[in-house]
Amino acid sequence: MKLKINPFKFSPSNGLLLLALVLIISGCKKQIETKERPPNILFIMTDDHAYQAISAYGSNLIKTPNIDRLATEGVRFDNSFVTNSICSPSRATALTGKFSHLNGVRDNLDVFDSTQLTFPKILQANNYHTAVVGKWHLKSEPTGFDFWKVLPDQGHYYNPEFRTPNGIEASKGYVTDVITTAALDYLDKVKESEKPFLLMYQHKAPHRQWWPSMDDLQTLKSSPYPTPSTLFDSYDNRGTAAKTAEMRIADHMALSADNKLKPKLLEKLNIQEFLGWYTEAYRERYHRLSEEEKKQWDAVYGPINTHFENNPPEGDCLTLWKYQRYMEDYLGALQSVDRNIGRVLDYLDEHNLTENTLVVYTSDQGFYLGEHGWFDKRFMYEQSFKTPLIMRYPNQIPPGTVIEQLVQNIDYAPTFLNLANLAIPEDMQGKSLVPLFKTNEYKWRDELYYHYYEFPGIHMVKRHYGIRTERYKLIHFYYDVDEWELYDLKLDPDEMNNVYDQEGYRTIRKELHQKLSNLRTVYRDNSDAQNQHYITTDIQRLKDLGWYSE
Ligand code: SGN
Ligand code: CA
Repeated sequence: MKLKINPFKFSPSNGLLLLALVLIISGCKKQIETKERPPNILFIMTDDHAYQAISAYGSNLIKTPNIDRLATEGVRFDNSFVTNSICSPSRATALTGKFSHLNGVRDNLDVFDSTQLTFPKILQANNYHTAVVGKWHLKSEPTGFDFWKVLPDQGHYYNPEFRTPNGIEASKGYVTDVITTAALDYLDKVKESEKPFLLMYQHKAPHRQWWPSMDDLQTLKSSPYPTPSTLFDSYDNRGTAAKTAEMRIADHMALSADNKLKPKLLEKLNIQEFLGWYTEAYRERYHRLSEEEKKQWDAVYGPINTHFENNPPEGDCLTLWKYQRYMEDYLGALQSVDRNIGRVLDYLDEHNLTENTLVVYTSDQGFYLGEHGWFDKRFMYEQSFKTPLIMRYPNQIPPGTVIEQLVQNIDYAPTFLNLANLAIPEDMQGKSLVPLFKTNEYKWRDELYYHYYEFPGIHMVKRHYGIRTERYKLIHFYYDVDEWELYDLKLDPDEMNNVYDQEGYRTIRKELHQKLSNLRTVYRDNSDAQNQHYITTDIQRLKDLGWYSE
């Protein structure tokens, strides 16, 4: 592995020369500092934030003025994707710049090997303060950070505990507020330092089971939300995977834990949940609330329960009811994210940090907000494959920029290292996005690779890998099936028609097969033997967890 450190930036003798120059031209001191100092990096990642729920991306569901502000003052990437649409793998990819098969985190059960090289480690070794607060979900302890305070596993919405180097710390309040306060406390410590900082500020929200803050319980419950046109998808013209996935609002969303009907009411109405433990999950989360919080909670959800009891909807009406409840709580949890991002942006302004800080907004993947009848993610279909990506860095990014090129979360680490004037290790698989800030003419990539593995497992989305070009997508579902799907995104943006066997697509199909096979070689994901090995160990792991039986 080649890791070059820029000699001009970091050798002590050159540092002295630079210092002398700065002292001589003291009238220009401020300008020189702004130009020469590598940027601070504030990496904001939420959990499961669909681009369909960001007004800068044209959402008809919610206004997100603070996230929008980043887009107005910076760049919005309209074709930003992940390598593997699920939490731990996405985070491992962001840190390492590598696909799952190389960083070792293929699913949420894998443990991140924290001895690997990550971009925070490189920044830390090159004069950066480094910190991570909030969601982590990589099991092993964070490495490469001077400061860390992370949620254990998924964490809790109310009064959450945190893992720290000194053990578990309790906290009071709502998770998004608490994480933000920890982030601001950290900024307070480093804001005047000579050294730049990297802060990974990572939210739990709006992850399932979508528990909004007390401040937002009522506000988003007033209006009916528009439904996506594919809410009642019958999965005709698709393969087995779409039909057998267990993430339909109608059948797999929990009335208790997700939609907040009291377990007692479900018993009274003789309604069984798809998975029995959801009622227990609801009880457990409700009991985390303080007595005062319980009162506020009941004041809002009590009438919703009563209304359901008096008019229990059925069939498609029940699906519509669940969709509306889903949106109310999902968007409610997001409201707090946007407000807290506003707190942080104000802080940067107040402390004169805006100019020299790269602020990145992204999510660990996209999410279904009722498209194809689904919630959750995992598939290589657009809503979960795509993820929001917005960056603001006034020093290098013109305001209001929109980038259409196909970018992916393997590109984050190379981008940050590039902006910090550090060499990008050759085995990182992504590319720096910096050239795209300046011109749209830059020769960029024409295709993306994707690979999802967590099957069998929760939501039962079959294993698949594939390729996406600007217009087409070819997917191979494998493991317990052997099925191919081909979508023409120009004629069928909702991916309702698999044209793999259609006569008119023979030529493009052949081309895509060839390109996919090349990509698997380029990204070094073409070892069937290796995949076979994974399959054997996965089944044992899932059996041990009680998630799978033959
Ligand atoms: C939990 C959720 C799932 C979700 C996974 C992974 N169920 O198990 O719906 O897919 O997390 O999410 S829940 O009822 O316990 O909330 S991920 O974002 O961490 O990958
Ligand atoms: Ca997630």
